Amino acid sequence: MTERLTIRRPDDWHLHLRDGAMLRAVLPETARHFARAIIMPNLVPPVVTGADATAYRDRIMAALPEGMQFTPLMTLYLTEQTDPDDVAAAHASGLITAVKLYPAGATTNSQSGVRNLDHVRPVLERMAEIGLPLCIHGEVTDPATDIFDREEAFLNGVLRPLTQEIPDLKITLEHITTHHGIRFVREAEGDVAGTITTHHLMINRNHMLAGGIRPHYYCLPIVKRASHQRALIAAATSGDPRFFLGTDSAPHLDHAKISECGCAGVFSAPNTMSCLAQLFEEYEALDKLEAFTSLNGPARYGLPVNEETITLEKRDTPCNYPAKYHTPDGTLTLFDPTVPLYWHVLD
Ligand code: OTD
Ligand code: ZN
Ligand code: ZN
Repeated sequence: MTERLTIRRPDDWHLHLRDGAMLRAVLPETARHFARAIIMPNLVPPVVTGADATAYRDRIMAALPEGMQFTPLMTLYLTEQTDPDDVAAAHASGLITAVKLYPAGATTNSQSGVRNLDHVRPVLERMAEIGLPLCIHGEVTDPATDIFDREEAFLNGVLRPLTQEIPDLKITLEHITTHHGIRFVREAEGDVAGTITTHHLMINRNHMLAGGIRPHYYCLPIVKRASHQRALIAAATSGDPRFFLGTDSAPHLDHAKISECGCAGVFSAPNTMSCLAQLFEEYEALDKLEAFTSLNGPARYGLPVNEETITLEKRDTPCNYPAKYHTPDGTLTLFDPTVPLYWHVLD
C-alpha cells in the first residue's frame, strides 16, 4: 500500500555548504528538496563583511547545477570587530537574512567568534532596531563546564540576561539539544524561536557511544540523553510556530571524521525529509510536518512561504540513499538514521 503526502517545499534554517569542491558536492543535495537555506558563515576565513557575503553568495550560485532552483539566505559571522554600519547596510540591501553569533571556540571554525558580549553590544542593539535576527550557537565554552551541560549553562548564564537587556532582539536559538532549550524558548521573555536538527531528533548519545564509538554521530552541540531527544521530538511535532527545521547538515570528509581528533558534524541534507516524515508518522504527527519544515520558518523570518510543493510517498521498500558521497578530495558519509526509511521523496 502506498501513501502520499504533499507539502509546501521545505526550507533549511541552518545549513553548512562549505566552499570549493565540497560546496559543489553538497549543494545539489540540498537544492533537490529545499527551496532556501540559511547559510552558515563559518568558512576559513569566515564570512564577516557584506563584501564577503556577496562573494560567497556568488560562489554558491555558480556551483548550482543548471536547471536547479535554490535561494541561499546569507548570514554574517559576528566578530568583536564587526561594524554595525556594515551589518545594517547588508541588511538594507537584502543581502543578509541574519547574523550569526558563535561563542569563540564553541564549534568548528568558531575561533574568530565572540569572547565578550559587551564588545558586540552596539551591533546587537542596531540589529534590534532594524529587526535583523541573530542566530546563536548556544553553548558556553568554559573548559570547566561539562560538554553535556554547555547548552543549559548558556541559557542561564548568557541568553537569559541578553533577552532581558535587549528584549526586542529577534533571536534564533539554533540546534536545540535539551529540554532546557525547549523550555527556554517556550518561556522566553524576549523574542526567541528555535531550530532543531534532523540528527538530534533521530538519535541520542547511546547511538553514538554504546556498543562502540560512532564518529559520524559526533557533532556539536553533542547529542544528549534520550529524555532530551523526546523533548525535541515533542516540540518539533507539536506544530508550535516557535520551532522549525535547521538541519545543521555539516559535511566533513571521512578522513577528517575518522581520526584521532575527529571533526564535529553530521551530513544529513540528502535524507532529512525521509527521516522527518518517518519520525512524524511514528509520532502520529504527519499533519504537523509541513509546519515544521515549510511554514514556521518563513513566518518567523517574515518571508513568504514557498509556492512549490514536494511529494513524499511511503513505500514497502526502503529508500536507498547512497551511504557515501564522493568529492575530488575524498568521501563523505551520509547520516545513518539507525532505521530503514520508507518515505521516498518524489523528485
Ligand atoms: N556543529 N559541526 C559544524 C557546525 C555545527 O555548531 C554547529 O552549527 C561544522 O562542521 O561546521 C557541528 O558539529
Ligand atoms: Zn552551532
Ligand atoms: Zn551548524
